[in-house]
Amino acid sequence: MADLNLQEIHDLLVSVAHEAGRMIMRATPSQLSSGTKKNSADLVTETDQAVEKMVSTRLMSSYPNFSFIGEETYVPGSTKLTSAPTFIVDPIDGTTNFVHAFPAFCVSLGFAVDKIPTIGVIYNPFLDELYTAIKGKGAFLTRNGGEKVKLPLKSEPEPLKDLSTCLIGAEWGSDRTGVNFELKTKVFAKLAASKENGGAMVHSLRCMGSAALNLAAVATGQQDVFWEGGCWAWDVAAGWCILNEAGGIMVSGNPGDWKPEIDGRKYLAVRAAPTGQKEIVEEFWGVIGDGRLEYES
Ligand code: LIP
Repeated sequence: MADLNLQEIHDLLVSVAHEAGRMIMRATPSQLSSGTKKNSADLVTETDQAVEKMVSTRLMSSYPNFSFIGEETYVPGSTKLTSAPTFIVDPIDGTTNFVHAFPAFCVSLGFAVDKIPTIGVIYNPFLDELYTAIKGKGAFLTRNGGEKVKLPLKSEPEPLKDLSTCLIGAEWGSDRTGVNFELKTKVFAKLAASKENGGAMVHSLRCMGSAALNLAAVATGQQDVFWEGGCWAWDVAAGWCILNEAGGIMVSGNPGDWKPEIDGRKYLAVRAAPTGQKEIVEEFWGVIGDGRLEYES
């Protein structure tokens, strides 16, 4: 990593994110038509594909020796994350929101070295919100092209007490069958239920529809926790770096694993706090109980 110019790579990613944002906004919402991938809730548009083409062309012409993993060109079974410097890209995270013109979609540009999230750039063009981080250099939010604010937004975040004080991001995802769907339904109900009914009585649950923006929200401190199984490396790589640089932690969405892989597909993120991160993870894992998310990497 010593000979990589991370600032230069970051600056290119920011420039590419803005170009992607312009392409995405030009397509919203009048010329939009979508198709489906594995089922009716797994959407793709021509814009997803065109943005990925632009992103991969720009990144690979500047860094031809790096690897590239993108949602729309991923080949199951043969595209693998290795230790090589790798761009991990979702051209539009939150495609369903994009199709509905619901303003929570973004381009998510991650860069990993040795499988460690090293640079993250997430841009929501609808709100003109840019989240950025380089490993070891802090995380930032730039709104409306204006001032660059350091994350988390609260310079002294409050301690985390327990789940009953938390706003939680969680997603249904597009797989709606079998053990994973059953476990998500059970966990959502347990998180929401009152203490009298055996629940955690969290402040509330949010389904934002974009893992990248969920991680950005945990990095800012607007959400305390985010839990999802089923999303992919390109949904989380950029957000993971931003989260870590903002003082948050990422562990597995299944109990017991404190050091998950980027492409592990089961994630639990907790915001920055002077105390209580570990306890919140353990309380959340307790809500999952004996169940396990089963998604293949
Ligand atoms: C989306 C994820 C989201 C998940 C959706 C979908 P896409 O990514 O970020 O967290 O719940 O099912 O996978 O498909 O919009 O890039």
